[in-house]
Amino acid sequence: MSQRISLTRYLVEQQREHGNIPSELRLLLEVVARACKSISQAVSKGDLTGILGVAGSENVQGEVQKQLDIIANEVLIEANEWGGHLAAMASEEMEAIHVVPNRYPQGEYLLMFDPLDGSSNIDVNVSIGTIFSVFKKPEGGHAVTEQDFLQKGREQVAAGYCLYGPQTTLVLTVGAGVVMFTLDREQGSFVLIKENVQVPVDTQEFAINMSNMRHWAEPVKRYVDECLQGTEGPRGKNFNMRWVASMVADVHRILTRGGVFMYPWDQREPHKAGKLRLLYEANPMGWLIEQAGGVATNGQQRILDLQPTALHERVSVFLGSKNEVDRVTRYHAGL
Ligand code: P6P
Repeated sequence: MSQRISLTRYLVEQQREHGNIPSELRLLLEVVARACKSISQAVSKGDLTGILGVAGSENVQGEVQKQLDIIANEVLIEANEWGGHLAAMASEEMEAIHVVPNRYPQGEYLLMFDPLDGSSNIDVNVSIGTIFSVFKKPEGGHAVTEQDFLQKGREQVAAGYCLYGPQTTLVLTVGAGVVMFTLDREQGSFVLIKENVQVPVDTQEFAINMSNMRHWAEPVKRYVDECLQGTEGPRGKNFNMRWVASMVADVHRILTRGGVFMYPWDQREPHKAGKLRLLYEANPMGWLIEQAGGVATNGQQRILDLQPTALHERVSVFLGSKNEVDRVTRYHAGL
């Protein structure tokens, strides 16, 4: 069997070769990975520990919180606040940013995360995941504020997710391509399984929640309708559909075999740009997809070029195989 390379060894060797993973960033990524191992452990026990089901509270999004949402959030906060690598954190589960307490040294990085994405799937044993995004704290020596988090996705220094599925798999980029690690539970460490992940530029598989079809804007209806027409329609080929309702699982499938993921604006809540959050869902996933040769837009422009104006800002998302995302984006331009 080829030599097994751990996450730590990979990060150290990447720093040696590319110089893009300073020790503080490597420490941060290793801490996040350790937190994901703990979350994976909690998720895998499910009913055995009575932590499934609702927590009896709502998050800032107005969504019912599951016990595991709160547990995962606390694991990430507690794991990251003492290490000296972070100035502050932001989470889907917290309205305001969490500044590293004065009893700990503050570092130069900002960490954002959706601690447990896809939580509607927790109680039915379907894959869920943790999504994270890392920025540098802007220069200036000032006290960190929410404003420091409102950076364009192209400024990220690291991004990734941990998928809690049949395997627990950590997927990561620091701007030199996408790598995948699977948790070896016997060793208790993440082991490198794939480097230089590439999203095929073409696909015959799309991911969207079809129950919302009547609410979509015309360009989305046109794109999906053409896919459904198959070989008899303008696309001249048949398409398959997948929708896990866990973005992490759908994106992992696309990174693995191609596809196009869509969560567009729709008329149900017309004042909202979309359902998914820009800072800790669309930006990290968009960067991973781009680093693997795919495309990520909001229908009009590149996700990573969007200037955030609020911590929990929502956005319309089209990402995956280049030729398909280019097509649906063209349709939004009336082309
Ligand atoms: P719907 C999970 O709640 C999530 O934020 C994403 O992970 C997922 O892609 C989407 O929402 C599912 O939304 O409306 O199909 O339940």
